[in-house]
Amino acid sequence: MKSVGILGVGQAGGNLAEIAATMGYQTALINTNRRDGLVNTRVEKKFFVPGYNGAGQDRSVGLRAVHDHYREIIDFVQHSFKNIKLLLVAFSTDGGTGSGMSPLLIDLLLDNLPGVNIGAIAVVPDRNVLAGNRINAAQCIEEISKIESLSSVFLVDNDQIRKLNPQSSKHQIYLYSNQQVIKAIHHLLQVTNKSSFYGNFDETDLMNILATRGVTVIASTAITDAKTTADVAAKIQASWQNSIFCPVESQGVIRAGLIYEGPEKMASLINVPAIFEKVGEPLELFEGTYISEADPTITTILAGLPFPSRRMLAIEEAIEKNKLRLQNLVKKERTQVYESRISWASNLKVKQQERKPGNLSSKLTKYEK
Ligand SMILES: Nc1nc2c(ncn2[C@@H]2O[C@H](COP(=O)(O)OP(=O)(O)OP(=O)(O)O)[C@@H](O)[C@H]2O)c(=O)[nH]1
Ligand SMILES: [Mg+2]
Repeated sequence: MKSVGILGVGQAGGNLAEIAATMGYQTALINTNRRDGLVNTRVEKKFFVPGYNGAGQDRSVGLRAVHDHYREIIDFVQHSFKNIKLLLVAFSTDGGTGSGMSPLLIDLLLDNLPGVNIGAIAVVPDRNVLAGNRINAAQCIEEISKIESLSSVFLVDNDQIRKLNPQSSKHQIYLYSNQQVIKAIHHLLQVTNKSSFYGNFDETDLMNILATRGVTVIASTAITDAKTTADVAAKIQASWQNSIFCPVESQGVIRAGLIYEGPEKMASLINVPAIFEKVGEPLELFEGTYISEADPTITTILAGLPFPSRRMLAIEEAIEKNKLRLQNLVKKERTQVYESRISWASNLKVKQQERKPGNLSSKLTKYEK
């Protein structure tokens, strides 16, 4: 049985749980919209909040759904996962259901799932989303960042794929990033099952890293054509910029993992101080070396990073730049009316003729010849 469970909330969350289910993880989903959740056929355990039909990108609706039904929801989660060490709650930050429900839900689960670490897989929207989504994302990420005792937060950045494939459809971007995220987590768990003469990266190491509070990034890179320790360090640092997660912006890694898979001779090019020069040396590093004839690959996990303020600025600045226009739009919604130029013409309209009751004898006399 795998020790990580995935709980999807909202549409994006359900889609992430679906991929995890196909890879054999314990999964469950929660939605305010039955039709959205039913498409994720591989996820067996589903909870649809009664009395709701989607949140229509309104976070307050998602929040109310948890507020009004938290007992049933907590009970559902407790019964959906058995013997896990880490529960990752997956959701998008810019819709209504996942974004509105997840912060409070996570906070409640922290008190109701004893012995289980709780982390988040939070999807950050790509560059093409509009003001309403940006506002949701900023609010949601702020709330998530304030939760005490929360483990790793994975910020899945839809813009990372959008940047590389500007012409891709939304559907292609979503599917690809969902697959990459789950694969990245899956790869780490697979490594913990391997044994090595040279240094094992075991499940306890992984859980130690993932239990760290803050933002976590997983990145892999082939180092096939590297010749020096500097080449290897540069490749690893580039992988932190090009992963599926928000690019690493600043110093402050707390715990990290470094896994080497490949031929023995390339392993000597790994130089820890050079690798961590830009992000600062972590408090603890867990290493694993797995010698094989496969292409030499290095996977790193950086945990405890601060929330990416430059990436958040890219989301928020479109709102700041358009502050007046957006405020006017909202004002207009409340006040706008249409004034017709031809309101004077309404009395041109033919009124139905009035029928006055006549006098019988006068009518009879009128027609007399
Ligand atoms: N990576 C990824 N992003 C997704 C996926 N589906 C939706 N998104 C992102 O999530 C946003 C929409 O949020 P949804 O998850 O559909 O919203 P929801 O939580 O169901 O909330 P409501 O639909 O408002 O009730 C989009 O703007 C995308 O940023 C997905 O499968 N994968
Ligand atoms: Mg939805």
